[in-house]
Amino acid sequence: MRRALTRLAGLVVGLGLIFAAIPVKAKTYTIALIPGLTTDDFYITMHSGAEAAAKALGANLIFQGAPDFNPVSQVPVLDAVIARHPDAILIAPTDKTQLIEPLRKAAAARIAVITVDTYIGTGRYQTGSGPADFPLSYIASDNILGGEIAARALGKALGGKGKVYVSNVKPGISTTDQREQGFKAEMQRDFPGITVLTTQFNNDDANAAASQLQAVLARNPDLSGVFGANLFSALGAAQGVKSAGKLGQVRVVAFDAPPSIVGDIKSGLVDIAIAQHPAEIGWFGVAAAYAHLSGMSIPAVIGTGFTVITKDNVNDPAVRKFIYHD
Ligand code: T6T
Repeated sequence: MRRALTRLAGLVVGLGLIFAAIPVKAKTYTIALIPGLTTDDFYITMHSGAEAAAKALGANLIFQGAPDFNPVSQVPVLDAVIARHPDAILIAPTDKTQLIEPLRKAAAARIAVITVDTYIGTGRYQTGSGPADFPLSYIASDNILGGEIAARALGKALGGKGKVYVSNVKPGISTTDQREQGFKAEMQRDFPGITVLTTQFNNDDANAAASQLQAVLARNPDLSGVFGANLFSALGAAQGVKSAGKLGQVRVVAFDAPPSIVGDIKSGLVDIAIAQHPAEIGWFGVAAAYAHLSGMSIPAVIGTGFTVITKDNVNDPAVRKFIYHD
């Protein structure tokens, strides 16, 4: 009996030594990134930042999205991603309200949910209140501040006088709603001599934004400026100014910085472009998901910055690195 016990103890110790010698491989986490749409330089750049972080951390990254910025197209993509059961989902929800219930399904399936760029509900998560506080974190630019920066630039360029309008996507998107809100508040506060006309909604279609510019100009021949509140709104508004031959008379302030903005700034068609830092949003998104999955607590809000691009700094490599990839 004694000999048997001694042999058993020897076996246990032996097995322990064998297991200790096998390196324990940490779990490879799968993190999905669902953009607002796949063919937008902003999200393409966010994807590259997310890939860099996934590579550094040894995580597996899935990038799956819809061809247009629309909850009707995005929800089926989200459902398909939930069915693949990744460890975490990073998503730019295309509507503050319509993505709440579809995302709750992901949380119920014990998938960590983090929103990037846009938010659901009020964007205040993990507060224990409201129907949309369940995502773990919101990682984005400060879009109210972005709208204020745009208003200050346009207000100064116009010497505090004139008529302007906001070219925007559609109501219900957290980012572009906040940019418009910040723009209007700053105009009211610091530029009372500037009239802000009714916002034109283009449904993320640059051609629609270009035609709207011409229609607003036909109704208001003294139009002096436009704020394009996202990439397609700005591209379209600038194109509208060019086609109308009003370069210099209608000043353009652009949100976002696709490669073509460089030429538009150099030619004077666009006065300033407010570049977001989408690669950082993607990078911090993956890093935050990884930290959470590894048992750490993560901040409920992570803010990324802007780079304001003008004729004076557009050739500076420290600025040029924030031009989006296509
Ligand atoms: O401006 C970005 C993004 O921040 C916004 O939520 C939607 O539009 C863009 O993707 C640019 O097209």
